[in-house]
Amino acid sequence: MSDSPVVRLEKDGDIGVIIVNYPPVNALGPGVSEGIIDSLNTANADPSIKAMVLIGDGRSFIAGADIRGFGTGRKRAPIGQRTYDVLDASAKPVVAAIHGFALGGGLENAMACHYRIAVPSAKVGLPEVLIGILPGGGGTQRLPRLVGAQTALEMITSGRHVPAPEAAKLGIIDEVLPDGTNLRESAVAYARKIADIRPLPRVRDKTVTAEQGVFDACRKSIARRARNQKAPYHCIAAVEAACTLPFDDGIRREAELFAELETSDEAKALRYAFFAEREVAKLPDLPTNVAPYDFEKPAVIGAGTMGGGIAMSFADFGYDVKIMDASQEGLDRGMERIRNNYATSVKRGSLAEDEMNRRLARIHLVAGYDDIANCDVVVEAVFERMDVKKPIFEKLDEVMKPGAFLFSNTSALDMDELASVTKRPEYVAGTHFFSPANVMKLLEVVRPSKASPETLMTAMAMGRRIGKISAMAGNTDGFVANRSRAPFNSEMVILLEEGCLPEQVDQVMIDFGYPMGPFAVGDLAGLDIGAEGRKRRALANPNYRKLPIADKLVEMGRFGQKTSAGWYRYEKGDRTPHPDPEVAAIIRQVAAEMNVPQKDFTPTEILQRLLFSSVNEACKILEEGKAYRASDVDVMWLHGFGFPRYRGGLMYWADGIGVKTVYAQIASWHQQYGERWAPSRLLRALAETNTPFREAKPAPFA
Ligand code: T1G
Repeated sequence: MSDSPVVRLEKDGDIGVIIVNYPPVNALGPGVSEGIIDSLNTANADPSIKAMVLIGDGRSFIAGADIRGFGTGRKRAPIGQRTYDVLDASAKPVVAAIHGFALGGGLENAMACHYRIAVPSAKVGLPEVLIGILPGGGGTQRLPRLVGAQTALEMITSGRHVPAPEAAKLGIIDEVLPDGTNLRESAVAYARKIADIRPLPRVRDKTVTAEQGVFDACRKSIARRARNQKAPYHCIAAVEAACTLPFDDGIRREAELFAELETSDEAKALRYAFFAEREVAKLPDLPTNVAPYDFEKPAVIGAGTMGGGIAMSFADFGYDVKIMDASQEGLDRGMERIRNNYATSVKRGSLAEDEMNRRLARIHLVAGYDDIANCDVVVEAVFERMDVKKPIFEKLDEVMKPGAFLFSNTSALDMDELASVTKRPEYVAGTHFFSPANVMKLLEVVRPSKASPETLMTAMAMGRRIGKISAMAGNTDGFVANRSRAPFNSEMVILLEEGCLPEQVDQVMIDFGYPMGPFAVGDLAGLDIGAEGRKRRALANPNYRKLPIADKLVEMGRFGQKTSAGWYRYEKGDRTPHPDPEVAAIIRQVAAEMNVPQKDFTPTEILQRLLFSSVNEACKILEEGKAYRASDVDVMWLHGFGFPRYRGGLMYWADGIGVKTVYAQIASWHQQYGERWAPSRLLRALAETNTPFREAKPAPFA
């Protein structure tokens, strides 16, 4: 039997079972492809074996190529000698037996097999575009031959995971096994059943054609999502080759297109983001022998926009959740908003009506604290004022069962102060959701000084269990995401004092890759909200840099979209921002009153004034021990502020410019503008040693 540590061949009677064992997800790491090839050759040479099964040990089939191997110059087998080719050439049939995930190279291997069966919970897909490349193992040639060009284009340019039942309907999976059957036994029986069928059904022998318009329409449909990325368009070109070239020519075309992407900047950045999102879950200074509490009964206090969104997040992931509010009217309004949110998703086709009803049935309105006393996790999401939150935490402390976790959705208030009003500060933490809470993936877990490791891990795990990406933040004003964003929000207005216009700044950020410009985002969020925060900061810090232009708009009642006028003006019922000459006049008038010298700006200077100010603040956060890693800041910017993913994240992007260059520019603006541009100590130290932000050693968590 061919037996390598990562692949082994076993025999179940006359069926050879090839088992991949490369934890945790059976990626095609070193030796895996070679092991599969050896096993196939051994089994084909063994007259007692009539057919084979390819199956994964552990939790999954094959989750794809080993992403860590990209860009390392690792040698790959040439076309004709890869697993896909050996499977194609196999004289005996091979059945792919899928559980967990068959993604990327995993699905490509399965499609090079002759048959594919799966358990109902399995998922298949070609997510390569999400890491800036394309399916390079024949996926762009075989998938269209199984499902047609249109569906293949949708799957490959979206990278989505397709549940096994849908994959069977599409023609990818031959049979979905009944729930609870033993996959290996079923696969062996299936192999025995088809062992003598000839000719072998090879996907490469099928053909696929498509109208030219299909590809042009796809290019148009992805333009908004793809922005400046190459990979989505290369995916389309590869599928087009499947419809216009003989199979082997299509494979060669796919390889050419793949080679243009693997070492591209966007692929490197997207791979970085992929691993940063996994690194963020690691809490290096907490004991490894403490597990998160397996909560089952969440509750939410406050049925406003945030509370409703948080309740939806729990319901979306199968939790029965109780929600309470100060008044029945508040509850009813909140429930109405939740119904409308779900109804919008159903109308858009992104949610089935029966699923909406299942989720709505999981949201239980309750009248008072006694109704939630037996819950094990409660998230407070009421008005952002300490004098409103403290009495609620005192009451929760009184009524909640011992061991219940008390979380607050506050976006900036002092979590130590809030924990101090309870007799269980070790059970208190911040769980800061981003609006809209049922959509945005970022959950900032804020760490008060007395929170226990179990509490912190439970908060982090709670986020992951409701589809969020949880990131740990220290208890500092604005925590990590909003605090690192605050200088950006100031700098963009200060640029107006010096001669910029909102539409000019917004265009620079849209060209950089943001879906919306920051002024348009401000109008969406409401300029009055920002004004509240500025007032609080000005009271707390006499040196706080005021923003008279922004204050003036708020004084005039220009709150943004909700008043049809903010930085932009809006036509009734239309969200399109229109530059407003009245705002330009206000900007000019305030700048004149402030006697600010006017100048022209290049797009680069606008971009760097905004982003470098946040890079500097992120360095202060790291040196104060309020975040674990620079890559955690990146995860927050990707999932909290829509930073373009194909640029990796704020700190990753800054590393692309170089820490010395960033430092020199900030030091120069420090001379020109004073204290607000004073370089952080960590930034200076990194520049002196030319150490990338990604390798910064932050202070221990404080
Ligand atoms: N390569 C290397 N490591 C991987 C990996 C991969 N493909 N997938 C996961 N890991 C690591 C991950 O970093 C984490 O490590 C651990 O496994 C658990 O992952 C030729 C070129 C499979 C859906 O893009 O989508 O095939 O943090 O926390 O939430 O055409 O992992 O524990 O050290 O995400 O259960 C295409 C990527 C590759 C799949 C499981 N395949 N992976 O999610 O666990 S390119 C992908 C995922 C390719 C071919 C092309 C998810 C998952 P650590 P996890 P999970």
